[in-house]
Order: sequence, then C-alpha cells, then structure tokens
Amino acid sequence: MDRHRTCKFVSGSFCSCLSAGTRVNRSHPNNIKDGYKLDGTVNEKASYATAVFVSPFIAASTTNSSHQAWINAGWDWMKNKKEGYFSDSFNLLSMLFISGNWWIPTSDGPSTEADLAKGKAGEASSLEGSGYEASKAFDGDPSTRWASKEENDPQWIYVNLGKTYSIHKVKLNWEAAYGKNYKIQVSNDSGSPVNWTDVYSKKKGKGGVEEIAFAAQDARYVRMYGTARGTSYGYSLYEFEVYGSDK
Ligand SMILES: [Ca+2]
Repeated sequence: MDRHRTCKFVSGSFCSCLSAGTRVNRSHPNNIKDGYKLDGTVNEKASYATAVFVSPFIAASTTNSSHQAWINAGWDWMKNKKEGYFSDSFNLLSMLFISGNWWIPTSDGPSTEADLAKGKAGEASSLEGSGYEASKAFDGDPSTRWASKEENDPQWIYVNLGKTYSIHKVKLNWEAAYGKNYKIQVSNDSGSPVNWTDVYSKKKGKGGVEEIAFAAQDARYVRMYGTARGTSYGYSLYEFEVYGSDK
C-alpha cells in the first residue's frame, strides 16, 4: 500500500470507529477531548472539546461516504464553535477542505512568467475608431484598449508572437464591453494566418479579468474570436496577455 492509501485506510478506519460511537466519544463530536493515549482512551487531564483536535477528525472522515451523518454533525459543531484565533483557524482550514474550497497550486502563476504578447503586433476585425487599435491590447498599459465596431458579431483580435512558442494560458482584461461567448484559437501559419485551431471555448462569460489555462499548444498567432457580446456595444480589451515558453 502506498502512503496515500495507507493514510486513507488509517483515517477511514479511525473515523468509522468515531462515527459508530465508541466508549471514548459516544458518537458526538463534542465528546472528542483534547488528548488521547495511544490505546485510544482519553487522557485523564483531557476535558475540553477543542477545534484543534476535533476539526481534523471531521476532515479525515471525508474518506468514506458511510461517515456522512458524522460529517454533518461535525460540520454543525464546527460552524457553531467559537474559540480563540488559534482553534478557529483550525476550524476554518478544515471547513475549507471539507467544502472543497481549495485548488492544487501550480508553478505557472503569472508572477514567474513574462507576457509573450506584450509589445507584439496585433490585428483586429474592426475598430470602434482612432485610438482603439489592436495594438492597444498588447501594449502592457491597462489604461489603453482595443475596441471593435459596436453592435457586430463575430469580431476578433489576434497577436503575432513573432515565432512559435509553446503556450498554455491567456489572460483577458475586459473593458465594460466584454465578450460573453468566445473562443481562444491558435495558428502556426506563416504570414497572414488562415488556419485556426480552437483551444478554449467560453460560454456565458462575465467579463472582468479572465485567466484561461489549457493544455500546452504550439502557437505563433493567438486569437480571441468573439461570437456573442455581453452588451450592445462591441468587444473591448484593455489587455490580452499570452503565457508560455520557448520551444
Ligand atoms: Ca492596453
């Protein structure tokens, strides 16, 4: 058994014991005291059900769906428990874990990467007018923007990265005139791009800043292809950033 499976087995067995109601806890989270001996009995000095001890048990119970009633009781217990910042922090962490409010960290955060599109040449299907050129979405300046002609679908904007990169993320910083439905596409054509491959499709987007990660793609050109606008105006991007690495 590998370590992960062993941990799951041990915590699962232990929590089955807890939720079934043993002499020690009598099947209520409040009966878990602040100390155990290795034989499973409660330390003589233990007297207080503190979240530091209780909440990790509740979290560990999520290894098996047969613990559901116990988890529910534990959740209510945690929700109503008020101690000091130390115990409350344990509760909060366990509740975040149990409710699935966490993500697996990756090494491709924006702070470690440079925007490959910054300063590169852009093209767009249309402009709302002078001052809203495609290049304004690739100038690294959050106060300038590209805007397409109003009331028209579809509309697009692409950047020419100058050579082929392996890309895995784009970041769109929308103005109030955002794209509701759009695709992110890549092309490796030489010269003016004609052949596009979809790498991502957005439905019912809400604008703002959208970070879009996808499996690594070879790309010389990267395009936002909008098919439905979020407002009656056009499409407008303050910035359209592209992240990846050299091939
Ligand atoms: Ca800009």
